[in-house]
Amino acid sequence: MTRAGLFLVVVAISCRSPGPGGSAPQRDSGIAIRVNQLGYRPDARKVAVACTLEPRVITSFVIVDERNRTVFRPTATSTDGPFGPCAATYRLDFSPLRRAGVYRILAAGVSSPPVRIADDVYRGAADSLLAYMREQRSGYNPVFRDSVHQRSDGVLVDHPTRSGEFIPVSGGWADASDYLQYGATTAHATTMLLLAYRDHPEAFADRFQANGLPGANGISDVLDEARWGLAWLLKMYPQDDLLLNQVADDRDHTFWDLPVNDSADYGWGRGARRPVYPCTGKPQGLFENKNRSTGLASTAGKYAAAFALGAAIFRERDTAFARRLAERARAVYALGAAHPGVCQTAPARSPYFYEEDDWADDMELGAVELFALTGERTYFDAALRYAAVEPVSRWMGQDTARHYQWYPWHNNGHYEIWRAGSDSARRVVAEYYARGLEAVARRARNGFRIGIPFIWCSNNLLASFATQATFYRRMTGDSSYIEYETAALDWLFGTNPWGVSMVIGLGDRYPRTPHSVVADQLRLQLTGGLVDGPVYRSIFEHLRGIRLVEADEYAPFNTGFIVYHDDVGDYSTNEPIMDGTANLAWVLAGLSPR
Ligand SMILES: [Ca+2]
Ligand SMILES: [Ca+2]
Repeated sequence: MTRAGLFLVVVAISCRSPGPGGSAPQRDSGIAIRVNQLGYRPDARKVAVACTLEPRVITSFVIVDERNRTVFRPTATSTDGPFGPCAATYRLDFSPLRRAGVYRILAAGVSSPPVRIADDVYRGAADSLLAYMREQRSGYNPVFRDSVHQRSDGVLVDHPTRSGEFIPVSGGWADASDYLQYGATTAHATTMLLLAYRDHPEAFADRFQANGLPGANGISDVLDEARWGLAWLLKMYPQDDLLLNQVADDRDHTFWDLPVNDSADYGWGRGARRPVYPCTGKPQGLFENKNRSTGLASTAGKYAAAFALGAAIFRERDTAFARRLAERARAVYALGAAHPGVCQTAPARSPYFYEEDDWADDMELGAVELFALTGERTYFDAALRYAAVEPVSRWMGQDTARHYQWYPWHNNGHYEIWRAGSDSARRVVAEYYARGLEAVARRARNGFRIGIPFIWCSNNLLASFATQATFYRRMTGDSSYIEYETAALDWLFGTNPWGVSMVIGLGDRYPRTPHSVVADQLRLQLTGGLVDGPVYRSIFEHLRGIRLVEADEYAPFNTGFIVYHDDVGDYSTNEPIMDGTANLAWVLAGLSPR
């Protein structure tokens, strides 16, 4: 996602193995039946979507079992008109089929891929996300069994009095397929991992050590990963008045190197030290391009939330670590309260940066986690005040938004207020969530029931929508939005025009050639990585330096207003992303069988 400034030095690519099962509709039919490739839980809503590339009428469908016996009698479809490449879409609702098994859906002479119904279709899904997080580790990296940027991070830049000072900040995770690191995305990712563990510890295994190498250590792997994030965030907040926000910048994009031999040059020589940027509350950028930063609160609130949540979760396991986190949570929250406004990421040579425009959501979450940790009422009152500033995540209901303009894409704070609050506070935040869900649902009257804007990171918006819908359903018992909630997850796992699961390694057909140096040069499958996802054609066609390097196996489905390419050259739709991956952790963990 951050490779926008990159003019790819694309290595020769040959002998790529195609994914199993072609993406093309069945021969001459022009019809594809898309399903959730993980499967369906027996009590879930179950809907497949038929996409016809030319106008075709599909009136009914049947379902057969593995022995070809009809188990679901001819049932009427519901037609929903065109969407993207589909001249028509049909929803094939088989929710009444509850018996566990493996089936196929037949309609108009076309068969779906195998469809699984079982209690455990999401077993291991949340846990598998962690494989990608481990692969993205900076500092010591368990995939390379080597250090990554361990001695190079970092030299303080853009500080009024201390620029040039070395501050040890190695650790954390690379943000995506580049090696930049951001406090805001890392703090959100860490929070999502901690929430996933707090609410659904059973979804995670213990097969890895703290350093990410194989071997159980008696600690849930999701906590090992969350602690990796927390340890880095502590380094990024070394003193009460020094809040660090970013390591490296888009000069990283000059080369297509593995992280262990990153040859980016920030003015101290190739492969030498990397810059670390503080939040200054002012527009930042060392060269001609500047961001629009106005304060510290957006980053401070996120750090405060991760620290406070970490302090609560590690209280029994490691008292000293938890005490340190609690102390840092209070300090960074106070810093944010004193400096309202946003701290955006800093551009260098390219004009692109994360244009976060909201900070009340972050301070809300920081405040409510501090209340949960300390019981001090002033934090709770502050959380409610911040919540009222941004009741609805502002991309919801919109056609478009700037890059990371409204981040995180859902507001965890409302759910945390609900957990801690009185009945009246609970009603208020539930209504806030409902407004956002309604705004998205109103735009989702299409065959796929998808109402998000197809900006960069559209998959993250879907993960967040599903998370918010799940929060809301738990808070209220109101299932009004469950069709959209289910559709969002189904889309991520294959019920989309391309029939692609957007998480590498999950499902039958998933991204085989993601935009990643590590995957490309080492022929390594980045299991668990969520890719950016489809974007508006208008966005794709205006990106700098983008070029597909292989024939497009999904070409028949890239004729509409949104596109997706399983191509190493497409940094807009096919790049795995660290914070998007972690953003899926809570909702997938909640689907894991107990
Ligand atoms: Ca472990
Ligand atoms: Ca924000």
